[in-house]
Amino acid sequence: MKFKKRLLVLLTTITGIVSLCVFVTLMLTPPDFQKTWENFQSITQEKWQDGVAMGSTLNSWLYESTNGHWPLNQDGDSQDPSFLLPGSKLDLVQYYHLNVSLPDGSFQLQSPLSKKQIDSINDSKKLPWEKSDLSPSKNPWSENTNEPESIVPLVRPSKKSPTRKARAAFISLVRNEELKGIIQSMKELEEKFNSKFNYPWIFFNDKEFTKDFKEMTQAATKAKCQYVTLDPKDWLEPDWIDTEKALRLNNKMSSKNHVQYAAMASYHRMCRWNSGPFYTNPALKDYDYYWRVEPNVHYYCSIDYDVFAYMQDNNKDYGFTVNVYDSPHTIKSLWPTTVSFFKQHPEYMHPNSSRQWLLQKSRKDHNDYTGGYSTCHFWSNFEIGRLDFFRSKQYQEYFNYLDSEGGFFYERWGDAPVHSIALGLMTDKSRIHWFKDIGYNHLPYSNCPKSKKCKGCVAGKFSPWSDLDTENCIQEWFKVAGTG
Ligand SMILES: Nc1nc2c(ncn2[C@@H]2O[C@H](COP(=O)(O)OP(=O)(O)OP(=O)(O)O)[C@@H](O)[C@H]2O)c(=O)[nH]1
Ligand SMILES: [Mg+2]
Repeated sequence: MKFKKRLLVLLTTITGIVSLCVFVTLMLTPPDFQKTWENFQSITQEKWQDGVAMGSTLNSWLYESTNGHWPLNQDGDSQDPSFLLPGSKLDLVQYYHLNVSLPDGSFQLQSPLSKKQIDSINDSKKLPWEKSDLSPSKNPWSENTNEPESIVPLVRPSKKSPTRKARAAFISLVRNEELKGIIQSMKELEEKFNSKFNYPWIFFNDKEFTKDFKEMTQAATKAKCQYVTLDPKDWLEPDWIDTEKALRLNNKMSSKNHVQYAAMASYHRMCRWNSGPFYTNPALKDYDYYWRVEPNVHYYCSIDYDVFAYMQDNNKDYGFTVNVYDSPHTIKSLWPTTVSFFKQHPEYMHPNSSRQWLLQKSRKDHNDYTGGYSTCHFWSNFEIGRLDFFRSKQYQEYFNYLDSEGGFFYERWGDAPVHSIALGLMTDKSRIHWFKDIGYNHLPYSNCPKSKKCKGCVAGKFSPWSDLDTENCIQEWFKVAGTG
């Protein structure tokens, strides 16, 4: 009995000592960060191979596998892991210091954690874009809208001396048949803005402009007008496009999915031209900024400062008025194609981009259909852009990659989602500006500010058909970038 008891005590002691040794050894062994990183890479790589991992999918996968905890970096700050794309040079080193391990592919938070880290975990229960929700506390159209804040004084018109001018122009791709419509747009824009600043107009057309078109448009402005006939190689389908296949697919898109204009070859050409060849047209070589104008649009408010100078002085790449969802059927493969481009060029992703806006899930069926993209975009029939952003090596490579994949013709990729995705990934979100003070309408949507400077629209009214109000996704932009 006594012997048995002693044996039991001995065995218990030995087991205790062994367990303690194993515990101490485990505690003293530093986490194998190299292995962690390799695991992380191979898993994310697999996800990428599925073509849908960038952003939301990867985010939600990581979010779930960390039980709602984002990995922490060495400073205890939580990380949005999908920001570090596989192969990205952005900051590989950070991941060697993650407080996570990946046994059998799942994330575990490692302890002990500092108080700062624990606070950070608690704070990280929300998704990153919820954490940094920049939505305005009040409806921005219910308050008086003033001119934008500028880091230098806004440039005003001057009768005495010539005002400083940016190298900028209004541009319009337009058909001869749309003369009446473009004159009406010009008249309003001249009255509200350009009669004070006198920026030139450049008209583009795939056909020769008629004498009538030239005379009537020139008569609508005191500024210089220029007329450009497009080179067919910039306008027509590139030679690698199978036009019969395009016709077949477009007819199907039109009849089965009711995609507007899908069956019009010219519409596809227009979208492609606005996405790429426009920016490198020789007529724009002496310009830095453009303001796009379409026929039959309306400008409701008097603009008394130089908008182009504002863009320049405040380092803006892009200005918009309206944010809407797109038809997912037009861009089924745009996002996966984008993902495969950025897999090759993760260095083109801007660290302070508005990527979350592209990936938010306010209409999850859209994200599901497009492989991740929300379809929310800057409505490009109004846009004020910095040409060098779009002429950059990065953007041009992106466009050429998209072009080589054929989606402008086999689907109906629009220039609006293409511009928006490029801006949403490649530039700092602070360089994109919502021109809340510019009252604008292209049927069926408007931006109408509450301001004494505006006439002819109802403040905050998005569409005359209120069932279309749900197409407005600007609140998603506000969440990510605020109203600046
Ligand atoms: N020269 C020329 N211009 C075109 C052609 N197709 C479209 N455009 C112009 O490109 C711009 C966009 O075309 P829209 O037909 O207005 O496209 P949209 O704004 O999506 O469609 P709507 O809602 O009908 O206005 C307009 O300024 C048109 O005048 C074309 O074949 N030739
Ligand atoms: Mg239009």
